Amino acid sequence: MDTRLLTIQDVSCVGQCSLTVALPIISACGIETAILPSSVLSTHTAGFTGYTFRDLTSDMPAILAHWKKEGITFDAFYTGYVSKDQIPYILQIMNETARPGAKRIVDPVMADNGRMYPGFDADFPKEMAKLCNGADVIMPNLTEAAFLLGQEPVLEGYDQAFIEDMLKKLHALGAKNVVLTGVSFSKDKLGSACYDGKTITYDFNEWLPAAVHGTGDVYASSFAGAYVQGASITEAAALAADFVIEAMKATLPDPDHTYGVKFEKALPFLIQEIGKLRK
Ligand code: PXL
Repeated sequence: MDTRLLTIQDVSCVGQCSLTVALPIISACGIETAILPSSVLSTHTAGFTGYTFRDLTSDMPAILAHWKKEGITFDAFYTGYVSKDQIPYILQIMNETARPGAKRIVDPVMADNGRMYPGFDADFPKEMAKLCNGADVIMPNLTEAAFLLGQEPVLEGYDQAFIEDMLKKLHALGAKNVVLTGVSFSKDKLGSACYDGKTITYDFNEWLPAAVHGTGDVYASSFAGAYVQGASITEAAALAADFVIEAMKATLPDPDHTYGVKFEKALPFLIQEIGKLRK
């Protein structure tokens, strides 16, 4: 049986984030990708106003019941932008449709740049922590990490000891591996810190001069694809960062394109890098 991954996150019809990014990227990694849309929005919520929002929580029980009746199962789960009420259903879906050894990858999407996204209340991180407990990998950015730990976000001026304390506390939420993104100790380098309960590793790259939305989903999707294809946590983190940089470089010449990254231009690079993993 081929590897099948289920990703659970919203459909933002326009805006190059969540499912419109995850589905092509994980498919390009050679993995059969099933989707469970958590909601449908006309656009994402960052930089657009007046977007529509349809919550799909009430479809989840019947979808799970049908999958169980059909004997549909998964080797991996990757969750992104979901609502509080969906978390118990998502846990149930993961418990009841997992193949032996199925991996859980949780991107605790809820916040960035020191603030919660519109529509997420102060109780949300406590619920998201339940999804992090038992995950194989969690991938918060610095803001999400702070909220998961009940801390005020600190986005600059921190040191290595601060990051490493955060990694240990995030690991204690019950995740096997933590990939903390958006870490920087100098003005020209941006990267991630990984912790598997024993070893902390860092991956830094050039900091590109642009604020473009949706890099987190491109990163998480390519990480999930590489990890499920057998990359280690640190290999998957490095590959995902390299792919985001390629996609950013394709985006930067067009300064009007700030709602998302042109990841489609960088798919040949991703396919090539995934091919190297298989050798
Ligand atoms: O990229 C994360 C994300 C996903 N989905 C929706 C969003 C955001 C971030 O703003 O608004 C709808």
